[in-house]
Amino acid sequence: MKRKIALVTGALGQDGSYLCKFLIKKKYKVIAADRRSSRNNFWRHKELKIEDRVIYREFDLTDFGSIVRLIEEYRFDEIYNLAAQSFVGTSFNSPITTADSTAIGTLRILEAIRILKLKTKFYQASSSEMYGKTYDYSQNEKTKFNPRSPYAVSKVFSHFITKNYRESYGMFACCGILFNHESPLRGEEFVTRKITRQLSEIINGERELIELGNINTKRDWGYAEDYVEAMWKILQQKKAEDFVIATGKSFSIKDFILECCNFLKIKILWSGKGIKLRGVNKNNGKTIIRINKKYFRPAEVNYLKGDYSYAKKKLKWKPKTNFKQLVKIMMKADLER
Ligand code: NAP
Ligand code: G4F
Repeated sequence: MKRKIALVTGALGQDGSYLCKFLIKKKYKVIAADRRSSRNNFWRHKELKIEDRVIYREFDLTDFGSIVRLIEEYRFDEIYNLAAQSFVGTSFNSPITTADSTAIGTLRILEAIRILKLKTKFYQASSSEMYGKTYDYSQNEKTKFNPRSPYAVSKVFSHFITKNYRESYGMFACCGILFNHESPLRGEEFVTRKITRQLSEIINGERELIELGNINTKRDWGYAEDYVEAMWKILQQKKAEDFVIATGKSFSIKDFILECCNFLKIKILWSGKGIKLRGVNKNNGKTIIRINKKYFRPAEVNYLKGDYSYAKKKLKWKPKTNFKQLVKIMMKADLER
């Protein structure tokens, strides 16, 4: 049988790296596309030892010509569009560049596939951030979107334009609405990795404390390596559809800190309220958690909890890693680093 060719955009990011590894195992020829950076951002591929097993190509979501040329050259069986300005906080500071890549970038890829008249299957990385200010106890494929950031608004555009190309042109185009998923390969600006990395620095005597924003918000956190399998499964279905991928459990940032401290055998005592809240290490009386207003967002998503029952039924997918195991994996990796 002919070897399948897949394009992974955002291939050097957290999910892109795990997905490349997954597709290599499935014997795909993998084109790993990401934009040029003056920083060395190959560290994730080095950790996964996949550097020699993919073909690297420069790719920018904002450059239509280069997108068309790349897609025409390889005529991919599958495209996984994981590239995006993916940090919600930054999207408030750079809303226009965020929209250009995270919203219009998706349309550029869809247009390229349409113009080239290809049968390429397309996966779009939709996000639970699209639910935003939600009033539902859990969110599924039918839950209304109410986005709360330029990032989330851009993802809603990408979500609906993908659906629109499926309905208008019969394209096999699907969205995975993924709830937060983390790993040792998570960027350090995201809250989970910020906590595991900075707690490790405190343990090693390299840091006094961690400054955070709103630690009462709740997220449904899964393990990224489990989630890339779902992306692939979504494109292997007979019918193109959208799926929620989640764990069905919701924890606060404070719960995440507590679980990390449990793992580290640190007893943490909370004092004060709001901006004055502090977390003190009972073992030595030192403040290790402090709140800083600068990490608060202009509009917040307070609560997310995914209902993945449709994915369970149709994709036969379910998460393999629970919250406690996820914390352990991340804490161990940062301590070893
Ligand atoms: P990530 O680690 O931030 O990876 C995103 C990648 O896209 C990075 O390599 C980034 O490069 C690249 N990129 C940014 N702008 C680009 C542009 N204009 N052209 C080409 N590449 C560009 O994100 P992730 O956590 O792996 O997430 C993967 C995708 O899933 C993203 O679309 C994200 O929005 C979405 N998503 C993530 C989660 C989650 O919890 N992780 C949940 C739902 C949806 P730079 O490093 O140079 O910026
Ligand atoms: O880790 P976060 O930055 O992730 P967020 O905003 O939920 O977005 C991530 O998940 C989305 C899926 O729902 C993806 F689409 C998106 O690309 C990204 O991967 O923040 C989580 C929560 C927020 O409520 C934030 O306000 O943690 C709160 N938080 C509190 N202190 C903090 C901090 N977030 C960050 N990044 N840094 C803090 O110091």
